[in-house]
Amino acid sequence: MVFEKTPGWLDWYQGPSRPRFVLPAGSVDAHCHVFGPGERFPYAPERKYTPCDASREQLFALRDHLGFARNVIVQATCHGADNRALVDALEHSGGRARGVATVRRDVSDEQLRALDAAGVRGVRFNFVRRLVDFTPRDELMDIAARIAPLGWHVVIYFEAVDLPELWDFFSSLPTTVVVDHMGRPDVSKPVDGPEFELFLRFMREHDNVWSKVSCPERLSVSGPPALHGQQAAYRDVVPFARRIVETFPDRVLWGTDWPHPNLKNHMPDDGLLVDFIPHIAPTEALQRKLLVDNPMRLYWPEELGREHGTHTPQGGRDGA
Ligand code: 0GY
Repeated sequence: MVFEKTPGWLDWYQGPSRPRFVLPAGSVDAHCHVFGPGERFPYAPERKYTPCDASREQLFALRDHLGFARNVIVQATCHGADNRALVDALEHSGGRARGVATVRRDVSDEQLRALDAAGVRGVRFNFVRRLVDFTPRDELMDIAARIAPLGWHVVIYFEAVDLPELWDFFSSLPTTVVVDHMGRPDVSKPVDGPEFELFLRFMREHDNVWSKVSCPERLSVSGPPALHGQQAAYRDVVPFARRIVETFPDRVLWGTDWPHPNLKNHMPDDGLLVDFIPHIAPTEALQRKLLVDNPMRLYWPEELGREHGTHTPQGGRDGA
């Protein structure tokens, strides 16, 4: 099936630079997507946008170019709850990708087992209104209860202004909870202001909550250096991401967000995004936690046990 992209759609950047920052060995890009190709894996009828294709081969080429060892592929809303493109990518990754799926309440145990066998380790609940229709909370809670025994976690995507209303629901989730893109703070507000403080409090009061410190290109008002001639790309996002990394170093993840859906004013150079990492995780110890230890604990706990001959620490599917 041939799909027409949403008007004004920005395609992912074809010639990313090689990052100057050398990633620690075994680094994980813990937030990225595959789109189609639409001819093989049609976009969902209920989607809110139609992207350009972004195949698993292209994702794995980017992984190698940037110096990552592994990917966590997150089901994008343009595929709805049809996880075939995701599963296909996982099955062709040679064990180097895990997944976060979208499922509906009527998913069968057999389907959940098949997703688990393919490498899915979580489900995503999306509360961003421009991306999805409303799903009742009791349906989401049913899904969370179904996936918890598998040792999976819940990824949540929401806007900062909606956190007060969603707080109680998030607090009642029975699994590890991973927040996409720091709960989308408004970075034109002060990092010490009440809105971001609420998010920090959310993490402080819930030790099962993790955050992806990803998407500076999506959150930034100052933008990339090419746009405004500034020194550090996306510098207005740095204090927010760095605050989370330094406060909760064992509960943070990082990802490219390739192929960067729904960006409106520029498409980032993924090499530059990698060069952003040392600004938000300034020491080698923080970088190793962010890029290797934390994602491995959540997505490949069995590998950690194998490497170190130890028990799986908390957070992974065998964790406490
Ligand atoms: C992201 C962000 C976006 C889109 C999706 O699943 C999606 O469609 O996540 C967005 O538009 O902000 O994390 O990819």
